Amino acid sequence: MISILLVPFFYVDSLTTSSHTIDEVVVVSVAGEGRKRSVKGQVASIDEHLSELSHVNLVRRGSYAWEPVVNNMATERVATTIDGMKIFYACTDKMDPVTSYVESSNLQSILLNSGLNGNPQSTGNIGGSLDLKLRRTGFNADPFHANVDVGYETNGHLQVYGADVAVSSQHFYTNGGVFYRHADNYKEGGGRKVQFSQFQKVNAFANAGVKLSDSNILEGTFIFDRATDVGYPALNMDVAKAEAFITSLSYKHQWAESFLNSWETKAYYNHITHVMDDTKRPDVEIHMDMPGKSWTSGLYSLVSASNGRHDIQANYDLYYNRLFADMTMYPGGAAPMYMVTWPDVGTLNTGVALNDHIDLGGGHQLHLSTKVAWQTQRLNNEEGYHALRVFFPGMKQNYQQVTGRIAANYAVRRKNYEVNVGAGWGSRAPTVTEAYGYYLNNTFNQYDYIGNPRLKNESAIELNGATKWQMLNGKCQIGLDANAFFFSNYIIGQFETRLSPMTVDAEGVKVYGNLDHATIVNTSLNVKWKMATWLTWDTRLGYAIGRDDKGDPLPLISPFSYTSSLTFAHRRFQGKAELRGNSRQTHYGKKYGETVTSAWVIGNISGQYTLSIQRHDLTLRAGVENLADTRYTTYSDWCDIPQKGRNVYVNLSWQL
Ligand SMILES: [Cu+2]
Repeated sequence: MISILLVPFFYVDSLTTSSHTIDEVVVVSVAGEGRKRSVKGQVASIDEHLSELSHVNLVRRGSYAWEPVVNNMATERVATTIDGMKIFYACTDKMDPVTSYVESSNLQSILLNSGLNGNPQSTGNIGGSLDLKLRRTGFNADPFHANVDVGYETNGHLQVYGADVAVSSQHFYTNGGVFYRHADNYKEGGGRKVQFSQFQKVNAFANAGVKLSDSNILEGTFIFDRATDVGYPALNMDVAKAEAFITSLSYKHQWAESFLNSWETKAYYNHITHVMDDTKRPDVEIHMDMPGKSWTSGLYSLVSASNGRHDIQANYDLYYNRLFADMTMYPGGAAPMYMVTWPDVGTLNTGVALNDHIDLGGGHQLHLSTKVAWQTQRLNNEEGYHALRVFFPGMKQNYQQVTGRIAANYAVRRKNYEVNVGAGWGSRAPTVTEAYGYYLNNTFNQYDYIGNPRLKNESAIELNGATKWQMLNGKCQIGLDANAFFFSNYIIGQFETRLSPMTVDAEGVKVYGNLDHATIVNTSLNVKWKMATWLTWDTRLGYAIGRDDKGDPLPLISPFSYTSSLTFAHRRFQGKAELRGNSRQTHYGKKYGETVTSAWVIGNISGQYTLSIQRHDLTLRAGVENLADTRYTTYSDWCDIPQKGRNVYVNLSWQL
């Protein structure tokens, strides 16, 4: 609460100018009134921050690098950008969603655009888009600011250490820091250790900005992230090293009094190295080496303009990404076997986007967004190309796709209520795994997956609506939210009985294909009641449905979920008691290899107290998660790996 007063890390551009186009924000490094924030403060992982967003669920393959799922759609249908920069993961087993390559200390906030109303830089976002906003001190902030974070959690002996500094003046700013996390195997409810759930991560970052003149700004960013010895209890392999290098340089021109506000052009480059490791696993029949590489360079140029009635953003972007992965198997005694699993696919993608937020007057607003993108892909690895060609005779080495989206949203705001309705259409190109992946084993259903270069683009029509009422003089707020996605050519793995699997113990082979149609519907109800100045009750219920073209349940769709919490605030103390749970997953994707997940409920408590020592704030946070030490797994725990048992955490944050 107190840190609201300390706003050195408030980068004006990121939250104020375009907040009406954003559906949800989770603030990572500054507390904001009415905005969501993790109870663990900055020591919380990115995954814990993401879990605060109501449209987001997380697929867990271990205790590190969870995969964000937006509106019950995973990575393939979600666009994730870092400050507008494209970045692609390098693991064929999805061990490294791009959110795993940043740290809480790098970020100001995480912005979520639900559904097809994506941010200007996102492409292929049917489910939604996440933009990770980097934390920049900005000009004219505190001349000097430093921050130290220390955290400890009993379950898995998680240790977190972080420090960052910032310097700011009228014409120059720079901020940077380092963050370190280390965890041993955690214990599930009941006390049993979950083997191979350890991890270690180091992150360093630096940002700088120079004002060349009153209206011209040059800004640069650098992030280095390295995770080592990461265990994945839900998979057959662990990670020896996952390393990212992310960098950008941007030039921004601002106009003081004109229809045009700003024009920003950013060039960026990032690369990811991913090395898997099965040498620590017992009973490995055939040892494998499976490295992956991803590198992306690109640019975007964004013009913002406004005249009181219109708020316009026009964006051009271009990126080139290369993905390569291979596998060497060492059957005891025999000669090693080599396979290319991602055939060094080069993707050149370019697009234009236009957003307009129109104030129609009298509390009526209209938001329009559209994007068209063209891409060309080339399979640069001959060996990989020829291997895939055996299954798809006549396949080409080059492919072109055109994708696009258009969405409109109308809102009316009155004193005590608000109504939003929207509609959109959008398409996405198949991912590299879906189009060109080669014998990728999926531990979820024990099938080997082969890509399909003949896939059609997937598209969806989205309809959404939301309403919010205020009662009891604004003390009570009720919100109802629903969206529905009607897919055409929905991409999913389909049985292929004519092929036999490569992986030992695999059930069979699946090849990606298009389903004629599929439907996903998400609904939620939110009640927030300020019962007294010191007491707030917050409840959220969510329900979703996913159906394929035969009317059977799609996999990984959330069952009925609920969260209810009481927050107490008294002077510099803030406390929270929370109940979270899911009902039994009755509609599970049996056809797709999913198994039923039982109902569960857990309780959490947390508290926060801020002390001022010689004008420096010291914030102490502590809490207990899973109070009753319940053993449970959620529907999104890969291969039903159990969640953490009781966990006590303490963390200290010191502002200098
Ligand atoms: Cu991997």
